[in-house]
Amino acid sequence: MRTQIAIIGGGPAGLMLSHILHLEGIHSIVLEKHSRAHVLRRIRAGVLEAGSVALLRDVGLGKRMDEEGHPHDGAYIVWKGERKILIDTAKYTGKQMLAYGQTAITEDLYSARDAADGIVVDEAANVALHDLTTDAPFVTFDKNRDTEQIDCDYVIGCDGFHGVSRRCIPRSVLKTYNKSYPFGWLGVMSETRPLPDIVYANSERGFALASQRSERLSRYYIQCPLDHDVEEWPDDLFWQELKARFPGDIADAMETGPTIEKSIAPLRSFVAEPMRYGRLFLAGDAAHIVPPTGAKGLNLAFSDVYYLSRGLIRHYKQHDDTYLDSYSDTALRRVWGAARLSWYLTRLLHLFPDDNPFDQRTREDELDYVARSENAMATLAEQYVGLPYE
Ligand code: RFL
Ligand code: PHB
Repeated sequence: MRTQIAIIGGGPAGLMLSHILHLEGIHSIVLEKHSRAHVLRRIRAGVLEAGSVALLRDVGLGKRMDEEGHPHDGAYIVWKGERKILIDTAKYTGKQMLAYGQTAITEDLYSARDAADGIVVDEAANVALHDLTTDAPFVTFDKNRDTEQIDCDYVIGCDGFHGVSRRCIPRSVLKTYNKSYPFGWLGVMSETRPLPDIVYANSERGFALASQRSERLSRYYIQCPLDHDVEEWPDDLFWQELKARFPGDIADAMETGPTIEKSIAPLRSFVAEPMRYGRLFLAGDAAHIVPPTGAKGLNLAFSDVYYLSRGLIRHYKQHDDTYLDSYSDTALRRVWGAARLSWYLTRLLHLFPDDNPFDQRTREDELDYVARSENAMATLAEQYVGLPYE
């Protein structure tokens, strides 16, 4: 097989890149390790920045998103069981956020690739990358007991944090930055009417978040110890703990019911630099992970893909590699901005096991300050809504 661009990973980053390249007449093949059903079953992100929404519309994927997504002027933070502020992105930046699930976006992207007869090989096993620093890189993989080879011009690693692509970059070249957090998020999906708003809660019992997917689908999270198992959280206990972390009026407004999914995810910050090695480029979670507190992961995957597609299009259309050569530096500026904000919000809103009462009081004071200061709020709103693409 031969293609211009071999893309490893059929998550949002890989599919979006393949879709944008197709619109410009550039051929790609996507290799995905799992079955399509598995990829579509994963429940992850839910909140899109204005930049991601604009990108999805620009590439013809806005229809269902605009029909089913729920616009928000920002998100609320509550603390001390009574205080409440709106991170008012509409007022301070003129931009809205959109609640629209990653599962739906992935469905939309698969439909677009199918409609264009795009090649997405699923259940591609033992994907391996070769000759990345030559002019003739290639990728091998196993499918149905055969070993296949794809020759290409470039290889793009969109294979998430646990993928193979990043590991092909020698340790002498790649610098990694790591931070883990001493807790996880227990996430729950339930067929109940969600709160009208996205609400982050800081409480003495730990962090909680109320979000949504649709009129009848709610998404909630609570901070929990890393060694907990979902079995330790039967529905009754979950609802009780969730409500205890929110002010009474918000807790009372929460509709409870049977949950349809429960999972625990660890929180981690990770950045790998540079995002290029020879003819390999990394995009999305393959290069960086942020804790979900700022809702930035998927949005970063899309900004990476935007910058990278621009570089590849310029390369093929104008024989100009300026954007490709600056890709890593440009993408990393946005990555570090989001990594810092996600770390900041994680620290501000969670309870850390070795905290003492002083730590919690300074956190509450910082929230009081954001509530009082237009400048502090403007700074937070600008970052939460996402910095504009360069
Ligand atoms: P993905 O989605 O992990 O996709 C990578 C794909 O690569 C495949 N793969 C391989 N394929 C071939 N060969 C191999 N060796 C392979 N190894 C892996 C995988 O099967 C997979 O299909 O990465 P991508 O495309 O970069 O997308 C990133 C986003 O998924 C991620 O950043 C977000 O989900 C993060 N995130 C959130 N982001 C937001 O912007 N807003 C949010 O509200 C938000 N909430 C969240 C989140 C992530 C969460 N979890 C579970 C970590 C909430 C949670 C709870
Ligand atoms: C979600 O709806 O899944 C969600 C919302 C906001 C976040 C993280 C996740 O910060």
